[in-house]
Amino acid sequence: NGGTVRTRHVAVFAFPFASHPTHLLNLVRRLAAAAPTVLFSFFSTERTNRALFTKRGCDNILRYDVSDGIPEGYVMQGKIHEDINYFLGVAKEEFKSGVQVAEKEVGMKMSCLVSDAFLWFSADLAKELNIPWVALRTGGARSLSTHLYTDLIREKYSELKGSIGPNDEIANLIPGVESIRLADLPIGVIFGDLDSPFASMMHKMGRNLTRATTVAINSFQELDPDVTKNLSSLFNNFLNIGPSNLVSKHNSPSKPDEFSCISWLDNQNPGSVAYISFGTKFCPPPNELVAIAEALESTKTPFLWSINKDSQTHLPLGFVERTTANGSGKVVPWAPQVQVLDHIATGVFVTHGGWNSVLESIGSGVPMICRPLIGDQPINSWMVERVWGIGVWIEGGKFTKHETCCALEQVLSVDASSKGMKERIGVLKDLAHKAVGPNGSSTQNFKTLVDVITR
Ligand code: U2F
Repeated sequence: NGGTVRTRHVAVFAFPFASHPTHLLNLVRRLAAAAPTVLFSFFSTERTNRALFTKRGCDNILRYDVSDGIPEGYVMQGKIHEDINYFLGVAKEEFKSGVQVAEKEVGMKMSCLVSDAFLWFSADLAKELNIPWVALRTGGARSLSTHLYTDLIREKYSELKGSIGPNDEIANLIPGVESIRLADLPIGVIFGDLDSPFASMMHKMGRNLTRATTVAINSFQELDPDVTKNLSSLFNNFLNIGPSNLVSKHNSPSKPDEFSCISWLDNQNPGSVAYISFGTKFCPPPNELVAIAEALESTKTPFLWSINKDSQTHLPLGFVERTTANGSGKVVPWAPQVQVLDHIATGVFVTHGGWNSVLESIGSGVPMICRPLIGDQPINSWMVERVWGIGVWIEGGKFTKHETCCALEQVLSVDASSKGMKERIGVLKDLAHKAVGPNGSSTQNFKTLVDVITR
């Protein structure tokens, strides 16, 4: 280790699904660079660790694999959250015994526990170990509020039931949030199976986060000031430390531009291209993929579409071949999203409204067309359209050829509505860059976080 004396040993627990572990490891890399005397033991499943720890090692981050809880030989049934449910069945015990192994191997007790905020039981483990718990929220602040106030929302909902519909806007349902629609609440708050392992995890997260020494969030406080203010009054120490994509120096080396997306973009006109991606875990149903494809061809919108190989089979016959041959589009299984959004040719981001995607779009000043699929995505999409005015939620909530054509034309045109969106996202972009600048709020908050883990 180059002779560096290690004075602290920090345990890090990842929630090993979607982009969660990547973003937690990015944060740990940043912390590891800022606090070289701290040794981090990073716990995640073998599968995610294998993908995360590929290229660049880091002196003071050790990798530890924990079980994913899936029984030997079990074949996944394709049910929602099946993998998550298995993991949650073993997570607490796996992390707990992992900590003992790491402490023994390193010869140093843990001095702090950093975890994904979802892993609420970290509050108990930190208490047992008598060390601080730092929780990282990878999603936004507003959706987080719905989990903190789940009990209150359920109470008010039972009073209001019958007098309101899911699409009515309800003012002041929860503190810091001026208005919300019940239909936009994440599944498990009032709708869906409230006792499912996932819903129960989110509920318990909301109940336990006030026990954390610090809650760090991948956002910047200027983005949602009222919610930040309210959460700051609830948590011991609430730190907006993002957007993480703008402090990318320590981010895991993104996969190289294997499919030459950037050179393809280099040959397109400024602001003309629709970049399409629905994140790392979910995808709209096949008929909607067809609708997007038809709309792209009919509006002659140049496009770059990141979509995994399995889902590509649902695209209309000949679509990929045709658009590749005439140069109007490019379909790839993975794109270097941050660079794509930063490219001058990119004019609109068609997204599921995953929090990282929204922040990355803001960081590059690219307006969005949102089609939320699950979880926090409806609330994020609501923010994009209704609060920040930096994009649209696809009319009717699902992609049809007609609505997709309208949305593409609306955002990519040069009329006043599109100009307004671009101006507003430009303002947020500047605020985001300022927040991570030398004296910015997120930079200051990150320093506080470093103090917490080195204390
Ligand atoms: C879950 O979100 P996802 O991982 O599905 O989506 P995002 O939060 O938008 O993150 C996707 C990340 O993957 C990257 C992209 C983002 O950082 O830059 N990426 C890429 O580089 N290239 C590609 O071709 C495709 C993606 C969850 F589903 C959401 O609801 C939550 O908001 C989110 C955060 O907790 O986690």
